[in-house]
Amino acid sequence: MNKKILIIGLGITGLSCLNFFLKKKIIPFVMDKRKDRKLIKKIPLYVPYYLGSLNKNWILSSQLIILSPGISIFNHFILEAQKKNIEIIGDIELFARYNTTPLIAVTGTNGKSTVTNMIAHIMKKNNFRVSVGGNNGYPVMNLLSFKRDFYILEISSFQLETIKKLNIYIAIILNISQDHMDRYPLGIEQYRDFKLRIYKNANICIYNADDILCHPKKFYNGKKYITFGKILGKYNLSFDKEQVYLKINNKKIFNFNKTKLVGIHNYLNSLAVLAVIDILKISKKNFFKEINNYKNMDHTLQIIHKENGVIWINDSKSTNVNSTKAALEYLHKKKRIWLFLGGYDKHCNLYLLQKYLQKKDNIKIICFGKSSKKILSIDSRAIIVKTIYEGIKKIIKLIKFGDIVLLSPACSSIDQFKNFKHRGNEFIKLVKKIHKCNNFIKKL
Ligand code: UMA
Ligand code: ADP
Repeated sequence: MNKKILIIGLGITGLSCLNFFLKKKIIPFVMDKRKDRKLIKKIPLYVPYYLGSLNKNWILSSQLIILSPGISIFNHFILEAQKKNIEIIGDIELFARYNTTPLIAVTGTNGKSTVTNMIAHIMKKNNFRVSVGGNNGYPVMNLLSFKRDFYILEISSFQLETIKKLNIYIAIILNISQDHMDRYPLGIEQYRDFKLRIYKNANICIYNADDILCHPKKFYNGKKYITFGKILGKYNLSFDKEQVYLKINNKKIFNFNKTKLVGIHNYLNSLAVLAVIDILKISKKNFFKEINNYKNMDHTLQIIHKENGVIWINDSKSTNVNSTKAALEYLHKKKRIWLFLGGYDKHCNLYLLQKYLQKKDNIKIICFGKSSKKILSIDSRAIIVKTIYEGIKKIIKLIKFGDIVLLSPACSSIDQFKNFKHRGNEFIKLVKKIHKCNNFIKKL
């Protein structure tokens, strides 16, 4: 490749692309708005770099730009480069150009990690060689060195902004609701359009039939479409008193209540997984066996502490309104819920929670971080605090036997933490710390 290549962004994506090119003896230019010694150390001496800001001249004089997902294609320099017909792709498209392994790709506002993990887990148990990469934190370029039967990709809307000809065997959209509105000024339709790009070169499209935003805008002969949903779809649910069943083509075949899955949203996730499992001709018996024992991932409705009849739950991965709704729908029959809400709202409409919260009088809100004032205007009874720790200290004397304390913030963590993992782990640490202190005081 004789083109002048520029990698923009030197996070894990940019660095994985840089390594890929260097292994091919191609030396790209690299750029990052960050400038620190740690970053400079990661760049080999012979690689030309520009750090501290994005350099317009470098951008407009390149021939191929590899854009990291954290930088929008609506960035004004990138728009100028587009006008000059400079090719702009992301790591997913670069990967697609070298990949020969069939792909299963999952997107959606919520449930991507859960579904990619479930698919990978069941496929592995059934002797498929698979690896998972993408938005889950493992850059796709690093997958190329593994010989596998399938790669399973978790793909975000940011990553879908820069795909061109990504060929996918099975593409899945789980659900679409408000998220990342700071990146999509034209609103949810714009966000949706990027998500729908996953269907473009897919052989089989699986989507949530209840969620109109997931429906393809056009249906093509030669592609296969498979649906799932709570009500609609080939794979759906049947509610009978307290029991929830899996139905295929209107036939009840499995009782979800006997599994370890938490919440209707996870039953729905497993329907999307089953659609994949059926395509791969893995037996339903084997699917049920694995689903029966599947445990939710850390930071998603993770029980972290039980003491004096109070259950503490970490759902730090809930970074939008719909994932918090899913958590509350799962827990709503329990007695009283102390809900920690807050962080950076990504310009999303937190008022969407208001209608939902008004119906429930057993939810007490503690709001923290950048969005706390907005949350207070949704529920004037909310307790406002600066930090999660301050919140825990405030409620520890108020909580009673049978209560639940839930961190499901509906916002991103970046105003106060490195990421959702950092926020969740801090919450766990603080909960343990406060109980240790209390027990120590009791012993005195
Ligand atoms: N940077 C600039 N200019 C900018 C913005 C960023 O130079 O305007 C630089 C930063 O200084 C930094 C680098 O770009 O050095 C970071 O690049 P990046 O933000 O693209 O992050 P990566 O480390 O490459 O991680 C990305 C995804 N990050 C984002 O989409 C923001 C990771 O998803 C993903 O796991 C990783 O690639 C591997 O594929 C994270 C995420 O938050 C977890 N995703 C969003 C979400 O899940 O909601 C979509
Ligand atoms: P993603 O990778 O898309 O962020 P995760 O599976 O990591 O999704 O889950 C993120 C959050 O969304 C968690 O709080 C989880 O409980 C919730 N969640 C998972 N699946 C769904 C779904 N289908 N609908 C709504 N919320 C969901």
